[in-house]
Formats: sequence, C-alpha cells, structure tokens
Amino acid sequence: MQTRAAVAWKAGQPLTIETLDLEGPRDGEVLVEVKATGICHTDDFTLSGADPEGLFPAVLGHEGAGVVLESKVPWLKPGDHVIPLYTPECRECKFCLSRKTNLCQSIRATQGKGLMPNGTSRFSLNGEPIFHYMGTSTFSNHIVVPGIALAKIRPDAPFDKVCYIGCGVTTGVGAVLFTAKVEAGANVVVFGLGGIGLNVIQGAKMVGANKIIGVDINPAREEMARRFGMTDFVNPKNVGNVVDHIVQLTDGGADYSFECVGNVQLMRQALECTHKGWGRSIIIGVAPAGAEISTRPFQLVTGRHWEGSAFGGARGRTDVPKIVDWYMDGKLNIDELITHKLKLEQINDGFELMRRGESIRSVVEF
Ligand code: NAD
Ligand code: DAO
Ligand code: ZN
Ligand code: ZN
Repeated sequence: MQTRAAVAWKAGQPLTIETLDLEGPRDGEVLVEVKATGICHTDDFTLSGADPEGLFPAVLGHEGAGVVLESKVPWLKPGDHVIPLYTPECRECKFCLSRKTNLCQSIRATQGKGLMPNGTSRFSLNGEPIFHYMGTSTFSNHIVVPGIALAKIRPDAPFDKVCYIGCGVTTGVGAVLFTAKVEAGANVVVFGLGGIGLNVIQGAKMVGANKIIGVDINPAREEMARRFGMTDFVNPKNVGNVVDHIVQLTDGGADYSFECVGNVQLMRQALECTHKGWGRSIIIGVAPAGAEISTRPFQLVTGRHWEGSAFGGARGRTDVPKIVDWYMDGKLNIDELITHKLKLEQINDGFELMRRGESIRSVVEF
C-alpha cells in the first residue's frame, strides 16, 4: 500500500511530506493507521544530528495513537485502538522475565538500526528503503509495527490526547510512580518544565508529594507548572547557587530530584541538591553524544543515589492502558499540555514552536 509520511532526509533539514510505499505486515507484525502523533524533544534531538543512533533517511515520530488495520498476532485484531511502544514488552526475554526493568531487549538490535526484526524496512520510496525510527515512525499515516510493541487501549479514548501517553506522559508520570516510587509527603525537585518535566510534576502531585520545586530558565513555564502542582519555582538566573537554594528550601535537601533537560551540569546539580543519607536523583533527559556526568564520589558515599529512567519505567503493554484509564477518569490532565494542533503539512512548524519554547506539546492529526 501507499501512505503519507513526513520524511527526515538529512540532519538539520526540515521534513518533507512524501507518499511512501509500505510493505504489509509479516508474522508477528501489525499494520496500524496512525490517527495522531505528538512531537517530542527526542525527535528533534535525532533530527539535529546529535543522536549517535540517528539514521537518515527515516520516518521519525514515537508518540502516536491509532487503529489496527491488519494483524498477524493473536492478541490484536482489526479495529483495536493502540499506542505504539518504543519500549516493547515481549514478556519472554531475560529482561522482561527479570521483573527488574522495563527495557525489553527482544527486538532491540534491529530497532536500533531502523529496521524491522527480520532486518529490512517496510518503508520505501522509488525502490530505496527509508529507515524506521524507534520501532514506531508515527510521523507516517500508516505503520507496520511488531505486535509486542503495541499497547491495546480502550476505544473511547481520544487519539489526539492519548497519543501523548506514547512518550511524554508515561515518561514523566511513570518516573515518579514506577521508577522512583515517590511516597506521600516527599520533597521533589524537577529540573526542566517542558513536555516531560510537567508530567513529573503532575505525577508528584498525584502521589501526594509535599514540596514540588520546579527549576527552569524560561519564566513562562512558571504559571503552567503551578497549575499542575508545583509549589515553588526557581529560575537559576535569579538565584546565586541553585543547589544551596534548594537545600535551604527543603531543610537539608530533596528526597527525590528529576533531570528533564538532558544537560550534564544540571544532572550534577540535581544529584547534589538531594538529601544526605537517602536522596535519589533520577536522570530522564538525554544528553548529547559523548557527554559525561561527574560529581565528587563522596556525594554517593554519603548516601545519595544516581539513577535513570527510560519510558518512565513503564511496561508498555501492561501499564499504558492503565495510564489511559487514569486520563479518562480525570486523574491526569493531558488536555492543557497539548498547546498546538497541526496538520501533517505543518509538522515543521511544530518543531519550530518547540525550539522557541512556545509549545509544550504539538500534536499532528492525520
Ligand atoms: P522540552 O524542550 O519540552 O523541555 C525542556 C525544558 O528545559 C524547557 O522548559 C527549557 O526551558 C528547560 N531548560 C533548558 N535549559 C535549561 C537549564 N539550563 N536550566 C533549567 N531549565 C532548562 O523537552 P522535553 O520534551 O520535556 O524533553 C526533556 C528531555 O527528556 C529531553 O532530553 C528528551 O530527549 C528527554 N526524554 C527522555 C525520555 C526517557 O525515557 N528517558 C523520554 C522522552 C524524552
Ligand atoms: O534497551 O538499550 C535499550 C534502549 C532503550 C531505549 C530507551 C529510550 C529512552 C530514552 C530515549 C528517549 C525516548 C523518547
Ligand atoms: Zn519522546
Ligand atoms: Zn522482552
């Protein structure tokens, strides 16, 4: 079949809209009509050329929702509503069976090379293959995806909202609930109040955190973050030493901190502003290729913990349908975070809005 898609031809260049050839699903695969997709910072990271795994030409996008058109797995059928998962859940590999991680590895090798599990791409143009991206490629109206990389969701959930659960919402809320398991009454600091950080804030509010301190250099982020539960705002440009300031605000340091920018200097501050003896700092942001983190080892000797979280620690097929339920039950606010709705032809405007800090999430509807 043929499908419309935004193609990234080269690092640093705008996407172009093309009609691509799409080969049908093989065993274990599913054809999905994507109805809506968010644009995440990580798409821009790859498009910029800073992503060491970035491949071109490719169909980017990893935050989608849609409908199954054809299925070659027994647990999905045409008409099912689904969210594609860049972190699949096979329930059979060593990683899935460990119950210690959500990083299923069953298709990792080919997914990282922009290919389907048999080692080829389903997308092509004039006979030349176009790479998949993160196993999802949601900037295409139709995609072929391994069945283990689809979460089946309830049919009444609106695609243009729950697509955001495909990355940003789950990454932020999940880091609080699944990775850190923040307890009621804890003091929490969030570095970066964008599409991920605001979801960390709403996760912290959801579990009954005490102080929820937001740190951002963009003062326009304060109002939105307060609506989502932030109790204190810190603009690093207005305080002398961010670490000392937070330690003072929290009577000795935060119980938990989350880095949601991808800046290694902030990662250090996020660790060092946590409480001696038990503070835990969770890295969510993806730093540029080759970047390294550092701190004095004594920070760890004295009981602070440095950790990371991918896709919020969520097991996609199990947890994503629950997160959709939380949204439908009014426990999560997604609507206010979707600041812009675009057509596929306007997708480059969505990238520009994000780069200028004017959007939280832009959603493209097909
Ligand atoms: P975003 O651009 O929407 O938000 C980033 C925020 O950081 C902005 O509000 C910006 O003003 C702020 N910021 C920038 N520099 C700052 C500084 N020096 N001090 C304080 N604040 C600063 O990005 P996003 O979509 O929220 O993504 C955030 C990060 O999370 C990115 O690195 C992205 O690649 C990563 N990410 C990780 C995962 C994961 O599973 N670990 C998933 C999705 C995204
Ligand atoms: O299993 O080795 C692996 C790779 C897991 C990829 C997890 C990606 C999370 C961070 C990238 C940001 C995603 C939008
Ligand atoms: Zn993302
Ligand atoms: Zn697995």
